[in-house]
Amino acid sequence: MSTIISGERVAEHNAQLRAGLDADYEALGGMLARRGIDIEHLTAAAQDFAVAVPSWGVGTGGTRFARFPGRGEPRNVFEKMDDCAVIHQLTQATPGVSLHFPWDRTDDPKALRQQAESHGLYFDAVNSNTFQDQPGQQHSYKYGSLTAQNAATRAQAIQHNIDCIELGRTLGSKALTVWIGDGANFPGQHNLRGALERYLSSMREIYAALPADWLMFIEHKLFEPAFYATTIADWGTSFACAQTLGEKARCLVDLGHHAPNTNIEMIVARLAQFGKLGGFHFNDSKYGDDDLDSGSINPFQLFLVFNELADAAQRDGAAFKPAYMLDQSHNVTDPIESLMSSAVEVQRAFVQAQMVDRVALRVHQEANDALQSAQTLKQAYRTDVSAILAMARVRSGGAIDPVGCYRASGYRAQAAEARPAKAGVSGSGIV
Ligand code: PSV
Ligand code: MN
Repeated sequence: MSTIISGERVAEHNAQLRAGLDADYEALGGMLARRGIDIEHLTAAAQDFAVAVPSWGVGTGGTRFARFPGRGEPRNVFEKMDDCAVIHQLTQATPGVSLHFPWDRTDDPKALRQQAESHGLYFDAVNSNTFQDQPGQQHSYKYGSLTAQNAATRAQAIQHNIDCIELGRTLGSKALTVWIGDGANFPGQHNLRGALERYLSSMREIYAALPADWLMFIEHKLFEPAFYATTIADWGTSFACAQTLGEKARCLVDLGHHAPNTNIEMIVARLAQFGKLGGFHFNDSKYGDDDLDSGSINPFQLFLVFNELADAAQRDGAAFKPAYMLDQSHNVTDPIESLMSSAVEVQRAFVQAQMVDRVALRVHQEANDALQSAQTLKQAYRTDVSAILAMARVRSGGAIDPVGCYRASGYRAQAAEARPAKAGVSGSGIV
């Protein structure tokens, strides 16, 4: 397998930090042992953990107001894959890449797959895009795509999703994520029920094109770009559609797609209970669909989501396997640094959730001891598991401090030289 940053550089970096890590790991192991937790068990779980990176996240993002490009941005999907390879090399937590079409269109999907495999990467869910018009496209999505009044527009949107499945097959993906921006900006603009009926009829055609071993993820979002009534606005609608479409249709929870203060962990629990939790787009937010770095605003919420996932995994066993992906927009940071640290934050929440004493929690819950129940969660959440995450990375061949190692490698400066900016070409999605 080929690495982009030299193995010697990573080894040198690790050698400098190794003694400190060993001391921290031993101290943490001793503390956890007193709680009856085997640190080695957690480290092995951390090594197995994976969250996919979004190809569109490695370019600098922006807002509806502006985009301020960064240096050395990838200009095509092959360069995006190089950046994704660096993220995985140093974190050892992101072997999957989620592509977005047509942003990642290539004439040579086989070469793309080969490149990915040479870096030890695979393709996670493919994402379709009927929320923008593409150059040369026959029918506009201005008034909707899968829900459009115009049958030819709907047919075009359906065909795009089927094309994504075909491309995904060549690349080795096993799922299609469908997010549409369809909806209304004015009361009366849509017949609310009619729009959902058209959505379901379009989705049935896409569903029929899914290979036997594929899943279809339905991603809901409260608002934007439709500001009065979004067709797939909430998990209830998503759930009803997934139930209607069939076994392969599941709900995808993007953490930023809810009203402020929504209890997202409860949505996770509900979808898991009824077998419809397909996956996640992780990110963080303060106000709306801010697409900030995971764990940067509300790490406790992220932990509580993973607490529900750990509970579901315990109940349902190996059958419970939602897909984990990041979906973020990096406007003021180096996207590689943001994606590395976000992957680590998601992994941190996962490990902390493994540490919850579920037997004690059940005892406190059955005794109606609200305070001790909450403390049981807090004890896990307060524990700094950084040494476990770092040890998992070293053992898998990654870096103790991914951002430090990346900065020292000079990768961005080299990319800036090798990838002079092309006017009008953006490697990222800004939605
Ligand atoms: C929509 O806001 C979304 O979360 C969907 O997942 C899109 O595919 C992605 O963002 C595009 O940036
Ligand atoms: Mn998303």
